[in-house]
Amino acid sequence: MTDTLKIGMAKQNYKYLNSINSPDDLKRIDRNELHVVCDELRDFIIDEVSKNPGHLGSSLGVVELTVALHYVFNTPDDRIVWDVGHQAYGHKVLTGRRDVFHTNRQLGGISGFPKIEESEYDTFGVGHASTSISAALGMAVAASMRGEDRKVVAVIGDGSMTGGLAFEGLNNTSMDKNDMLIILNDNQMAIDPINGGFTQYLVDITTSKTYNKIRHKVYNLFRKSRLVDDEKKNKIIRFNNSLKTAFTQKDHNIFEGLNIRYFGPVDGHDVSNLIRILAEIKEFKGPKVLHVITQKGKGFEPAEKSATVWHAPGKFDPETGERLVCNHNNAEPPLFQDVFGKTLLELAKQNDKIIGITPAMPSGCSMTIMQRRFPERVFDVGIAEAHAVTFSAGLAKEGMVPFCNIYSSFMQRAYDSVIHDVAIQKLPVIMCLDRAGIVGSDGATHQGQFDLAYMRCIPNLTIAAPRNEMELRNLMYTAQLPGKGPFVIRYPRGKGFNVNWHNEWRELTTGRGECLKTGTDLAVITIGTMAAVAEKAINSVENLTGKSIAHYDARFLKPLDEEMLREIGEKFTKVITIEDGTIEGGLGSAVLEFMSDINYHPEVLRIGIPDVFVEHGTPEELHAMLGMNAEGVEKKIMDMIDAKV
Ligand SMILES: Cc1ncc(C[n+]2csc(CCOP(=O)(O)OP(=O)(O)O)c2C)c(N)n1
Repeated sequence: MTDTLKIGMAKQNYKYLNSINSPDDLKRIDRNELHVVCDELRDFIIDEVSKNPGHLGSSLGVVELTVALHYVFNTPDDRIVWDVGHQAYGHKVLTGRRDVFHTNRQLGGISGFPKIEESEYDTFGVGHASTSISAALGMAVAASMRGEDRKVVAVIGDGSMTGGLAFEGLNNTSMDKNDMLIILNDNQMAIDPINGGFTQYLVDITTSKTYNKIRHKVYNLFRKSRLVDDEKKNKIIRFNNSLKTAFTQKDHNIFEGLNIRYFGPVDGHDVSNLIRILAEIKEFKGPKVLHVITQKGKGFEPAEKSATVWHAPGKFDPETGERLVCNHNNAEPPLFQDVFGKTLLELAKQNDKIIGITPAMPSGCSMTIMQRRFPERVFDVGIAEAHAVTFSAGLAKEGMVPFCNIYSSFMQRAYDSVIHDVAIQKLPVIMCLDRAGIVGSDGATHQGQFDLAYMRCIPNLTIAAPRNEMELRNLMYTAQLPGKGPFVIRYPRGKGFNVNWHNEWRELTTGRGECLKTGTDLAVITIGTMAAVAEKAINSVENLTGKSIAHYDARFLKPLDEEMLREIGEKFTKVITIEDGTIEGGLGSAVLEFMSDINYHPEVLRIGIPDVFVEHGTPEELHAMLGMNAEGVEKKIMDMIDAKV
């Protein structure tokens, strides 16, 4: 076993961690002992996440930074604003949540992200990327307007810095009077390795030979002439800063160019040095950036070596580093994301106009499958959803066939791009929304609950949801055929149903649903994978009551299958709609509106996600809680047909 893998000291043996219940407790520890606190914190996170899965690599990478921030700043009065928040486990542990950390991401437990309601130390709720600079700036400006002397720090990763919102924040930061500190946590990774100009810029800034050579020479010269000594080494930061401005490639430093003072790069794993630097620069007036270099997964060898896999690794053995995920064998249903990835590759082989676009989620949506074969035709554009959609629109305008895959909740970032750049211009962009519906333990920020509603009201879109993996494949095939226009395909996280999906391609008629089962007493209309839930519930009700229930798959939310709905309106007085999405504006609303428009008035019960934000838990728990599992649906059908068993 290597040193970095050797973890797992018994919790009761922690020298410091068990007595740290707040940053005040941390501040009482001798500065020279803080490296021990870091070791213990890292050990604690590894131990907990190995049993109760969550985000690992990012939190391990910022252990020293977290300790240093809470040591130097007067939290919670000073505000630390985490970006995304998947790296804030250490922050949670040091701010009074050590003893409940084992409930992380579980139903009723603490959230996997900072959350205002959870702790006064969580200054801003997060989950989506690139918000920290804007939110922190708002706080800094509020403090200054109210005459409050409080420090505000935004902590943002280099991945999250690729998001447009972060740059909007930077632009504004440079204009407004504020003393905000932005910590740029640079580990050269998002979930996958990052490409792009800004990332390359950070590499250049860090490795610029001219700069580093000159810095070294000048530093030695100064030291020899006793103008600096190592004790006061930090004073040289300011000097380095001006040097960096002068010698970094391409004339000058981007932050300095924006009127934001730049410090660094500094080693993000040297806790003492971080403390010295933070203590010094926190008093500087005006906006400033501290560029910190860290390693994702630091201190746990497998995570250091394979940062993408260990971003959120599932359960694992902390001693051996072996992941305890079930290996996917052929008998198991494939993941929807893999059906997407494999189908995309197949289509791309046949049609060289097909391009894959992903905003920083190539592994998450399995676009890596196409990327390996056609790297030049796959674009990971960074955490930039709006750009991903508009870039796709540009490609489509010039005759390419873009498949733009974005998680349902992240697509919220790109709403105007969908309307303004795709739909109004009828550009044939194929927007695949992965992780649609309830996603589970990532909680309220990540549930894909709104897409059906927010897409339905946009003219010119075709919106479809496959009920199984074969339909996903056929919808993808259909969407790339000429003349289809802007096309949305939404599908859930997780596994399919083991249907034989590798069939001959079949074009699915736009706006045509399917009657899956006839019946006389009540009609159930589903969209997407809720068909499977309905099927189970219907079987059970029919077995128990002898009633006859019909089942229709809408398949398309837009255009609606009006012929099918007319038939339902004529035949049935009782209708239930089921969707894995908000009931405010989705399938149920569409059915009700249509029935009203044609003057049919069946009793319609809508099953879906109510008008609330759904917190964390497993998808099974959450669906059960919302009455959206087979038992819940069964009960609602029974109530509606007034069946007594
Ligand atoms: C708007 C948005 N898009 C995508 C994601 C998915 N996501 C979560 S973490 C992450 C990578 C963040 O990279 P970085 O900020 O560098 O942090 P690191 O994990 O490297 O510490 C991504 C893409 C997200 N949370 N929000």
